[in-house]
Order: sequence, then structure tokens, then C-alpha cells
Amino acid sequence: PPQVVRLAVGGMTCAACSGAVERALAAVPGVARAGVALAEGEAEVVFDADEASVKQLLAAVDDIGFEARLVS
Ligand code: 9UX
Repeated sequence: PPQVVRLAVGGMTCAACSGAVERALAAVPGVARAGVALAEGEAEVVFDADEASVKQLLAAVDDIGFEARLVS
């Protein structure tokens, strides 16, 4: 089933940062859509909960050097 989560992403200071976070999230298998709002420091991710987990999303952001935590 599709699940939508919002993540708080720390450490993004420019549009290249938010683009990198977006790509990292989109590359996680099972992610259907990933959007990052640079000014808000937030990401919204739509994913198939059978294929991906919140833990994997957070890890994908962490792996490229930003900090993420679940907001909702
Ligand atoms: Mo954004 Mo550039 O933090 O290294 S400033 S990608």
C-alpha cells in the first residue's frame, strides 16, 4: 500500500543539496515520488510500504551526508 511521510532534513543549504536529497530518496526501491522543499527543510516521500521502509528512507538521506528524521 502507498504510504506518504514527511521527513525533516537538516544540512541543506542550496538547491544542489535538495536535488541530491531528492535523487537519493527517489533511488530507494519502492519510492514512487520524492519532493524536497529546501526552504522548509522537509521532504515528502510517497512509497510502497511493502518495498521500502521509513528506516531505509532515513538511511538514504544520511548516507549522502544529511540528517533526516520522521515528522509525520
Ligand atoms: Mo548545497 Mo553545495 O550545501 O556543496 S552548498 S550542494
